[in-house]
Amino acid sequence: MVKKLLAVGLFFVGLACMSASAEDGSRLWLRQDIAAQATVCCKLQSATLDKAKEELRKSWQGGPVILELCYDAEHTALGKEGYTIKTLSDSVRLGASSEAGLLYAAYHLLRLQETGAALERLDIKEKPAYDLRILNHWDNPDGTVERGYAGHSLWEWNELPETLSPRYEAYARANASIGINGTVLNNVNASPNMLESGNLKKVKALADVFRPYGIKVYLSVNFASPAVLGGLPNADPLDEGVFEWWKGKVKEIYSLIPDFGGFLVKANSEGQPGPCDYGRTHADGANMLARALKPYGGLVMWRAFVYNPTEHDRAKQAYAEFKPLDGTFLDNVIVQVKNGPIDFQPREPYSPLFTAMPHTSLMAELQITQEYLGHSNHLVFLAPMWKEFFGYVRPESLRAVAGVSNIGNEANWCGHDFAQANWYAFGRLAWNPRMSSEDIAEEWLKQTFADDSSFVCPMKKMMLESHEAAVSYMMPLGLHHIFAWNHHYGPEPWCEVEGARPDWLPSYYHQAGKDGIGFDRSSRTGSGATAQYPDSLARVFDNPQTCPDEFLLWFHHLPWDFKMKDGRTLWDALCCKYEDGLQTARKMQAVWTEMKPYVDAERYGRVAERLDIQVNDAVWWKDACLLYFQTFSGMKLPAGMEKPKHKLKDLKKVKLPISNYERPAREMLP
Ligand code: BDP
Repeated sequence: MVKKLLAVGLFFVGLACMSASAEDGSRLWLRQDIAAQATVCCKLQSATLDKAKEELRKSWQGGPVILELCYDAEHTALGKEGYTIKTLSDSVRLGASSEAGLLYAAYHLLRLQETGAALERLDIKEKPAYDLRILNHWDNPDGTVERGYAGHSLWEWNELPETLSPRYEAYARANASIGINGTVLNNVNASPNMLESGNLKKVKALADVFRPYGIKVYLSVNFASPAVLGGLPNADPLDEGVFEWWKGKVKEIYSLIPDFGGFLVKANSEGQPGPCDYGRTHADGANMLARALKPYGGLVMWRAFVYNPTEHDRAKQAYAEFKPLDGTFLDNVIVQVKNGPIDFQPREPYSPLFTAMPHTSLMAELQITQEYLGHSNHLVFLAPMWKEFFGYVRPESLRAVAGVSNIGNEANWCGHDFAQANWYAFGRLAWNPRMSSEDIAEEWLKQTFADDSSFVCPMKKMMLESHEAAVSYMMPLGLHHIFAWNHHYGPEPWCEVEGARPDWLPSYYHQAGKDGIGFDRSSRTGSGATAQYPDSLARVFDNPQTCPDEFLLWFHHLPWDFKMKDGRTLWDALCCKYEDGLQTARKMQAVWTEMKPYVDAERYGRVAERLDIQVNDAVWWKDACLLYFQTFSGMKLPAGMEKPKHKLKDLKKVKLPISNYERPAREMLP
């Protein structure tokens, strides 16, 4: 790979992309040779086929490639986007029943080449698990990105539609290379202005760039738009005038963007307007929009992320509100449910809604951006976490998957060079949720860095251990939401904010006291959240003796000297988890140091700098949580643990001057 890059560098010294910051991370996992000049045969021509041909022509280093649209039984069975790849005696044949299928086949073939696969006897059939594999951008019209840690929004709204940044196409290409076929451009906390005619022209300009790459555009909409933007007296979904307003808006959108995908809606959640404002249900709201979109084939993705301050247990609320609506949504509505019942915590059990709405199309919302996992400072490979989810929720029970994007306008797209792996992993798992985390990590490492086992093996191991490590140094054994107020970066289990909703404060979740720690969600003495799971699982979660350790304090409030399965006290087990997490972070740093010979100086330096932050943060988390919880447990730290570096009273003074939109810099941290 290194040799290849040098050769390219010599031939293309004039190319802008190879100038001063060649290793700024902007090329992602798409670093193929661009001088291959392969023979590509394809009788047809179209914008999408041209992309496929071009990719192969410049990067494929084998014999001729034939691209064929095939409508035989084999290919039609593979669906709209499936494909075959076959090695023939003197060529490779890519077959699909659609142009997008051929584009995906082209990327697949190049991936095989870049990861060093044997190419002599290819006989591949691929069909994506889901028709809808979609990114959700939480980007605001003012250029900020909610929970985005890689700079500003990629969309230059002020310059659109006249000026098209070259990054739009690069973005579409990267997505297509991993099978992502949809993008919601704006924040779920949606500004009604997004639907103004002027803005729709900007959306159209982006849709035109993305279309050849098989990517459809969607928008988040504000449910009150008919009132706020349209001047109607209300936005009641059962009001005919409101429906007519949406119909008109939808018509306008489709006149500009004939393949527009549809709407994503956050309603009656965290202050957003919705049908409940008028005494209507979520189904009334979703179905009204669905009727407006139906004639054009558009979809409504209606979020189930709802909770209100009055309920006793936040983890139970989405289920309580949505389960009674099972079977009442129209067929072009998909209910979009976050993977866990609370909110993208470092680890959550799956949301019980996934096994409670058999008569409703459901999609999983995963979070690629690391809102609760160290922003773009920590190296945390998320595939193992998503695989854990798919271990409980059968992939076939879902209609689609969405991922909250971690992309911004920084040169390397995601802030942390290894956060690119999470974008990559999301795409690969959305295509095939049965792929292993190992295979995904390996593919990504080989394409992004080097195809050398001395690099790939240790780095793969490090990536695979990174999520468990982060959970351990932040919130082990089922602890959750003990973050600092608002920015969700550092620890603040003691956090109190005058007048704040209790369910926005850590003590609501950890319930630490002299008597023990954890949220009692058991059915006998607690909130009964366990009963929202299917019986067989509910029984397992309900009993602290059978509940998996990783969810113990999620479902149970237990005394500090509770005896764990291995005989240790809960306190000792908790301390050891924090210690393990920290020591794994230290190990990650040591492994990276050894990788120096395999990585260019720029990317090496950027990652090293962040690993340094990660280790310091792990110390901070461990000290803050253990010293604070120790004020209740009154127990000693087990022998052999690293001594606390900080004092609790000093850590309590730490207030990071950061917002929802930033990642903290090294100097701000304790
Ligand atoms: C939480 C975020 C908040 C989002 C919200 C949502 O903190 O910024 O708006 O979820 O998903 O995770 O709607």
